[in-house]
Amino acid sequence: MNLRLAETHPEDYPTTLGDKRFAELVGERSDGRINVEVFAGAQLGEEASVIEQVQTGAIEMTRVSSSPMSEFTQNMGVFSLPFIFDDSEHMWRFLEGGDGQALLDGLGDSGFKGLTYFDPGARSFYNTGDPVSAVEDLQGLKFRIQQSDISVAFMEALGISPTPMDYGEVYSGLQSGLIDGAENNPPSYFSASHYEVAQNYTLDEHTRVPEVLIMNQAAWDQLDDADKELIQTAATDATPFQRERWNGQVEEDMNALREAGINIVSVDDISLWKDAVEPVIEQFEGDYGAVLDQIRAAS
Ligand code: GTR
Repeated sequence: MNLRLAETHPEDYPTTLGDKRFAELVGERSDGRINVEVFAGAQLGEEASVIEQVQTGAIEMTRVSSSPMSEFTQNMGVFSLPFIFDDSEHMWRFLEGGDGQALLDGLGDSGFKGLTYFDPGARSFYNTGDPVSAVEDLQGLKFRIQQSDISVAFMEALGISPTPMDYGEVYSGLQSGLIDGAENNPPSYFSASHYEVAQNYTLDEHTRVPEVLIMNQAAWDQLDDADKELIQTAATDATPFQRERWNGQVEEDMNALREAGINIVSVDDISLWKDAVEPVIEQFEGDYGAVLDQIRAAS
């Protein structure tokens, strides 16, 4: 059995290493009968297109961000709301608890089997031109965002002009001046070389958008119980490895960014940023109130 797994990041990126660990465990535990083939570096397409292909079954598996997933399964959108987690521990308490797992299971309604979450770190803004340390500095700037309606609302609340765009187009967008900035965690900002063309990195840590490992639901349904168990356990067991690699990579990349002379900017007063986006949380309280309460309860 051959299962193709699409991954947008390069070979040595922590999510790709998590995918490969998963593939290795599946291979070992099935004595090579089930082969998970990892296609790194967006070889099978950009995330929005890959998710669609996993939904139809053209590709069996992918590791993606829950942000573009929200266009296919609304519940995942909650993670694109800003400042909902206090820190990484809070996020993991929620994800590993019953409510986080229920959210992953809910992907079944949209044709996906959710296997596990991977660590996404925290996303922060980066831009060309003058550094950003306060909400006023963001006014009117054009920033690339992930494909999600919630991100549009949240960026607008900060005064940004949001431009949804594929990840693979961000570098040239920054270079040509089509956009003034984007936002991501340190390993993405570094590995995609965006730091070369946008040299201010503002550590506002506005979102933690979990990565998800998913499979086409019909392909999952065709597996017998023993193989389902084998694949699920391999995904669960690959997760601590991915999290460990993640933490190491963030540290390494922050050092590399400092060495490259990147202007790492701290925020003047983060409570003002939170105040600015509060109306967005209220706006989405109708759709996500129940899960927001669960997230608050895990704080
Ligand atoms: C990264 C994430 C990718 C992709 C990218 C983006 O942090 O790991 O899956 O979603 O962000 O901004 O498009």
